[in-house]
Amino acid sequence: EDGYDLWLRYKPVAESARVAYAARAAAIAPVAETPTLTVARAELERGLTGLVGQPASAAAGARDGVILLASGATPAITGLGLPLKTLGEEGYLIRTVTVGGKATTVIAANRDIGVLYGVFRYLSLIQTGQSVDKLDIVSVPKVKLRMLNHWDNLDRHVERGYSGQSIFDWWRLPGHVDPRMVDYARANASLGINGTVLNNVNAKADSLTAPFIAKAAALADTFRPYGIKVYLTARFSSPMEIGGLKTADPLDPAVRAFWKAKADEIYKTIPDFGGFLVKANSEGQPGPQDYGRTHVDGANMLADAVGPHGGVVFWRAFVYSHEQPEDRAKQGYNEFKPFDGQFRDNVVIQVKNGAIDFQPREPFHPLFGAMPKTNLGMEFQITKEYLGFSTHLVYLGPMFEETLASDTMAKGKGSTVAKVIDGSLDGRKLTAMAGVANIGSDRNWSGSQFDQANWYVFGRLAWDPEAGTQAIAQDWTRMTFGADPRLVTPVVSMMMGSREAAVDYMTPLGLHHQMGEGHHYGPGPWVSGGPRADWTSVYYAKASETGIGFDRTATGSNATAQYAPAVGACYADLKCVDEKDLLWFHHLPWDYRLKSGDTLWDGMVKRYGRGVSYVDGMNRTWAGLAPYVDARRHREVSDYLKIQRAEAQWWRDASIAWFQTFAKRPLPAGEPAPNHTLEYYKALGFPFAPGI
Ligand code: BDP
Repeated sequence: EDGYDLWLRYKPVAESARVAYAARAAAIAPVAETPTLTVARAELERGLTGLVGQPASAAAGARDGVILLASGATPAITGLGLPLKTLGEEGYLIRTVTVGGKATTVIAANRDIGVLYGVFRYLSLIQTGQSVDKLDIVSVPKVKLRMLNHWDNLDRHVERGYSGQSIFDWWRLPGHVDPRMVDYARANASLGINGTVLNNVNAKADSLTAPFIAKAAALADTFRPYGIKVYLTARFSSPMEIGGLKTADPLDPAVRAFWKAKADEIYKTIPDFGGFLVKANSEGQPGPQDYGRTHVDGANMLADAVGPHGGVVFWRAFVYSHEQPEDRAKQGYNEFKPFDGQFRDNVVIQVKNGAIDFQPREPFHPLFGAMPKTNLGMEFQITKEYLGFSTHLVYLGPMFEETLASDTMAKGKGSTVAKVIDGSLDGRKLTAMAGVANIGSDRNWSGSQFDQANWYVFGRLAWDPEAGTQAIAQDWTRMTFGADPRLVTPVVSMMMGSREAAVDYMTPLGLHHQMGEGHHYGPGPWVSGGPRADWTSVYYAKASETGIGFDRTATGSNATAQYAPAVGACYADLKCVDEKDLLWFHHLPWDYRLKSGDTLWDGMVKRYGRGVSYVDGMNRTWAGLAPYVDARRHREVSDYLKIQRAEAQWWRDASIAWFQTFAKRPLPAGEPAPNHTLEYYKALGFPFAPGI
């Protein structure tokens, strides 16, 4: 096995379990031949054939063990008293019922897509070894737009991509659609993902020209049966680059007309086009501020263009201005909070989980909870730009969960980020969660076997932001490697601690942005100089002989004041702040006492080492799992874990060597000196690192 089949392997269940499953899943009732019901039935047949044996075809009630797929209140399910009304547009139910005296399983939804989601869920029950004898499941997504963001360029290079080239083969499209596109759609539909942005936020206007619209349309046609809409990024200066105009000023009538006409043109070819994703006035991208206009002017102009067609504009809050602020963490909030209530109903402001940039750990972004009259969407990064690329085993579930479970206190206790995102806190209908995809042309899709779990957990959380990520890791492991508890228990335990380990060996105690310059690969705590202070490591660590950390309290940048008073006060208070976030919010002397009694310096050094030890542990655990994993995947993971072990050591050693030049203190007893000199680490160069 090479990992291509992801969590949809459908390998035969253990012989002891097969008979019981086969009895319940003996046949599939015929379905109406709509595109989505056709793929739903085909998936069910494929799954059952692999798991328990080929199902027959039989009408409900004709025999025991028929599975009935029902879309809408069809005659086949009248009288069963199914609560279809509660399912909304995309929810489903799975119930064991009796039809004509025969045991039947009904998978029902109001629309075809819900049936497909139900089929995937049903198959996952068997894949994860659960009983299907007495089912009564109702599942409704809590978030409306569950999105992947591909940072894929039109030349197939993927920004921050560590799994090969873009899977979108723009050159051969639309004439040839790679069959892999169907597997991509199946995998996403199995998680309930219902939208995909095909191209990079650092956009090219070409993506909006007629030839590329035709290419996107071919993908849209392929994805449609799977309930996935396509979106494109919109380069703000397109009116000048492909429209022949002299300006892209959002208040200029000709510019507005360009975008309206462009939207009309796209919708003619892709009637269910999702809309635009825009990165404006950020990292050199053009935007409304170039014309003295605002984010509201820009976003609303595009919203007016796609609105009549039912389209949505995702406008990103990841901005930072040309003038360098005293604290980049404050920028997004400062630029967006004043506009609360001014964006159109079909605009989603897409906010990264934290205020800096997808770091191994960041406190939640202060915009969450601060814009109750605005649709705020979450942006997570699935691709591991700052977490060791694809060779480090880091399960991001706990990281996503940590953000979603954070309490904004915006409306008192329990105002979690999850409740902002699912709209329940402020009664918002247009809700969204996006993940920057880690998918590429590699045979295993994500660059490593375990990075598939990050795609998987993202999708599951987009469906239910309050789902537990340990249970999700269990499901993923069972479906991906097999249900043997001798395998599942250690793998899940390895996964659950892996993110904390990466934080430990990379940036413990609230340190952030200490990665190598540009490529973000490996340690670079010494990075300084260059065009912007806020692109350097020394700006974030602020290490000196007296101490380390970024003071974001009232004596420093006062970023803590951007949070609800109770939250900000806690972050600012050394007695209250979690040590995980210590140096994010505080600049402290090297001898500051941690809760453990260690000095800050000793505690830091120990944490780096703890991270390395964890990776040692993962290596040992995985080595012992050889009997339970197919050889090829076992080998690949082993190789990667060895790379990770060496790189964790490198992170530890380089960081300690650097910070020791300020701390000027010995290493605590038992902590070995770095393997090399600081000069050695500083001299390492990685000109061909992937993903830039
Ligand atoms: C940063 C990446 C950069 C992206 C940017 C963004 O380093 O490549 O373009 O985020 O989100 O993390 O726009």
